[in-house]
Amino acid sequence: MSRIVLVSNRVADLAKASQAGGVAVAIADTLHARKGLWLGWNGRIGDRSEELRTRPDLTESDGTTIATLSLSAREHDDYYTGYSNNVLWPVFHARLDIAQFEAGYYQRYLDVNKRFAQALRPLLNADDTIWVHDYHLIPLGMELRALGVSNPIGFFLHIPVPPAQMFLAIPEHRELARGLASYDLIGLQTKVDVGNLIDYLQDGVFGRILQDGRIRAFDRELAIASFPVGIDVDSFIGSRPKRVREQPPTTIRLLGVDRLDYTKGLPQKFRAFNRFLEKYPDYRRKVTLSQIAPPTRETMAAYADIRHELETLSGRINGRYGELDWVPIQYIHRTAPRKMLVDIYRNSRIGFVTPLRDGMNLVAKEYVAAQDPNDPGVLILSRFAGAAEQMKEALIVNPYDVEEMANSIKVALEMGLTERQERYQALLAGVRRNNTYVWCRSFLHALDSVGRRNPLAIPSSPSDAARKALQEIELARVSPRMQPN
Ligand code: GDG
Repeated sequence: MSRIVLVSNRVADLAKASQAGGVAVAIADTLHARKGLWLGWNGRIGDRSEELRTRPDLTESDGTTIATLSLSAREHDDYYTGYSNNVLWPVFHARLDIAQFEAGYYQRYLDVNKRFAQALRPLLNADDTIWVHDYHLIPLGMELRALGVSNPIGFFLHIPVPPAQMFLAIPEHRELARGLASYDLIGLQTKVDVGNLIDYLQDGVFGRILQDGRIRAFDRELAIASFPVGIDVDSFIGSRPKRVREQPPTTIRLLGVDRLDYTKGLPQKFRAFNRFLEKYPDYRRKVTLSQIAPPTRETMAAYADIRHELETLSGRINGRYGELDWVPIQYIHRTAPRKMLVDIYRNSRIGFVTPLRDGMNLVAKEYVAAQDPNDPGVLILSRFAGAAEQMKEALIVNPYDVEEMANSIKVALEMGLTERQERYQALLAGVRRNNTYVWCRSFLHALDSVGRRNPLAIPSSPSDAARKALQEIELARVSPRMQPN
């Protein structure tokens, strides 16, 4: 079996991956079985000399080689904070209004991708299969091709693909499309994402759908398919209910667990809970919303804004309805220990998962897996989470509709045991079927079969690649729209 080479912005700690439960555990397993290599940023920020470094630090972990690089401060500002998280993250989550299209971000984003490619090139074997992860590294495949790498290269995007019109708003969308076209296989979370990307490639860069279902764009042929990310189900099942501090012990808990990100719909969730308490006063003192919201990307303005908004909202709601022995919203802006998270999932009557937009959302799956089969809770799930494409037995809500969400809390609280069990069993079966190992294996299986039969027209040097890209961009501007054949 060929070696697997993984590239992602950050490298996970393989020793702790088994506790993570999400994608890290399947990746660690695969790397272990195939004696792989993992390249990424080590999380450190150094001076400008880092920009010249293409020799990564190498360490061994459980038979896997971990290769890491540091970023310079301006690489961190422009590649990571700038282009990745102030352009791609908001646009891909349909938040064009807060995207910051600043000059210079894209060039440094490209430069870092080039440096990652240069660092990886000498470490590659002829029969390696390369798997690149997420929006930070869209051009990496193109840069590897420019260095003469002809191995199968797959790309998995963990976040959603926006509708074509939104993708077109990114000033560098053609360059991004050219980067995407360098892969043999693009894996996305949902069928909607696949549709959006194909629409964009047709409308934006004159891509064509071929007879075999692959797409032809920029003189390359690539496959695009959905591979919904899953969890390691067994690490959530069978945990015995442990007493989590209750206030008072009889309070019914609604639970939210979301990084404090503007895509997660937290203000709307708090407003829906406020509306629920307002509309159904009998439930006051009986129900508590526990929201665990660990900090993330705190230095960015949009994240400081959302934090401020949530603190204000929870303060207002608690001030309005709270009693000496009951706090309506427990808002915890810290990372909870994983063991505690599993126990809280099990001890919560409602899993309240209402992102405005989400690639998948693993919390929805973890909540279901952790339930007590004899007395399972109810999942309320946003229709705009990728997970909603599979988890149809949840109570599906529109996260922008505060009234509907408030009503769904009441429906969930009053749902009888038989219906809760039926929904839980159907949801659990799906979560089991599409677990994290299935996700990992099916992507790599598809990449192995698609990558080996793809004859590539690879430009021989980076300058050729750049020239060719420019020619194609010019061509794209004047060509009529191509139709699928
Ligand atoms: C991206 C995409 C896609 C959360 N709080 C704590 C904690 N967590 C863990 C959860 C879960 C993970 O973090 C969050 O995963 P999500 O899928 O919900 O969301 P993102 O972080 O935005 O992930 C997403 C995912 O990639 C995978 O492809 O599903 O759409 O945006 O596992 O349990 N873990 C601990 N303490 C916390 O406070 N220990």
